[in-house]
Amino acid sequence: MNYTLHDYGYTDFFEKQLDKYNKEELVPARVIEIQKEQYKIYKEFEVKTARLKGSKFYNNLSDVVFPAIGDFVLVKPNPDGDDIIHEVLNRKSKFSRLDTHYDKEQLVAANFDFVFIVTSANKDFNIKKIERYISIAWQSGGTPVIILTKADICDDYSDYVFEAESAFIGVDVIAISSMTGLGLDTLSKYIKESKTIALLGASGVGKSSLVNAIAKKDIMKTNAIREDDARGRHTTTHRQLIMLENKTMIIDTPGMRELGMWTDSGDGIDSAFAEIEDLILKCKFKDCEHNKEPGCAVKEAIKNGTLPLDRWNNYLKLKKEAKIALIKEKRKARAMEKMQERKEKSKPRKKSFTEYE
Ligand SMILES: Nc1nc2c(ncn2[C@@H]2O[C@H](COP(=O)(O)OP(=O)(O)O)[C@@H](O)[C@H]2O)c(=O)[nH]1
Ligand SMILES: [Mg+2]
Ligand SMILES: [Zn+2]
Repeated sequence: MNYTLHDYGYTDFFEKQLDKYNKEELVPARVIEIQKEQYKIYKEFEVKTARLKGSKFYNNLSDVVFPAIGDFVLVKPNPDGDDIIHEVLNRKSKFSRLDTHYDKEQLVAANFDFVFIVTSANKDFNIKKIERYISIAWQSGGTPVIILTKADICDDYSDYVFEAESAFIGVDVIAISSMTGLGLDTLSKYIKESKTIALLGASGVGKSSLVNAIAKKDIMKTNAIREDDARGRHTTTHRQLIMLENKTMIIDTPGMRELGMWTDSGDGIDSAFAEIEDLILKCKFKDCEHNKEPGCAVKEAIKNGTLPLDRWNNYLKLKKEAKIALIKEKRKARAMEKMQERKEKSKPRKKSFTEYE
């Protein structure tokens, strides 16, 4: 294990947060696997088991958000057993869902750079579904990329590419085949050292096959049988971050499938980018456009490194996306109204409701 923590995606954004903690006692690490309450972390230069500090995490269950795969944590080393996780560093991106038991936010994955929205280029292709994933991805703080799989068994995958490109301007759409290797060279611009990719997509679309194709090795089990089929082959529900030999990391946790359940209204943006919203409030001018205005807190934060430029750009894209979605929504509502009006006019009078059933 000769990877540095920077290889694992640790950057100034995280390092700067250490100032407020006791650096003598605590060391940074990344959560790479979780099994129930047992954590596996990567510390420079070892993999260690760890567990949560009880007084911090278990005293007030309704408020505490447990660390997730990909989180950077501060641990107190323990040479005789599990290290103890004391703190979780602020995340640059995250996926959450609703923990229905405690009715609170539950984290699924954190600190990824790219979100691969994986869907197959066949009859399962569904713009609405992709739209939902795109919205989740923008809210997460990661950059979405649409991956259309199984291009080898599709008559003309370029139709699907075109459709997705037109629907989601500004999002890269890449058709691939994990079987023939088609498209993998185009995809390689996202397979970068120290970057983390989160995979989103239904079971069976070819996520594990894609990981194997990228890794050029069979590191993940692939399955023709639905994973939720009780009689199907048993596929272990890995909750882990995989480090590839080229130092790209991949998160493919089962929990991502249920992601659509969490917020998707406009205010999801603000909660996902709360620190940016806070910054904007600190700009000298109320109508600051964060360009060349003096006293701009955003520019300042980018300059001194507390706000990663990527994150700011994602925020801007997301705002734009949300605005477009809002306009579309309004347009749709208006069209519906018109249709309704037309229906009302053409409706014969005095027909009872049941006749329409
Ligand atoms: N022809 C073809 N089949 C694929 C491709 N990718 C995955 N498959 C098949 O689709 C099925 C599901 O793949 P898997 O990677 O397990 O999907 P996952 O559930 O999303 O991880 C398996 O039978 C794979 O062999 C591809 O690019 N081309
Ligand atoms: Mg799989
Ligand atoms: Zn500003």
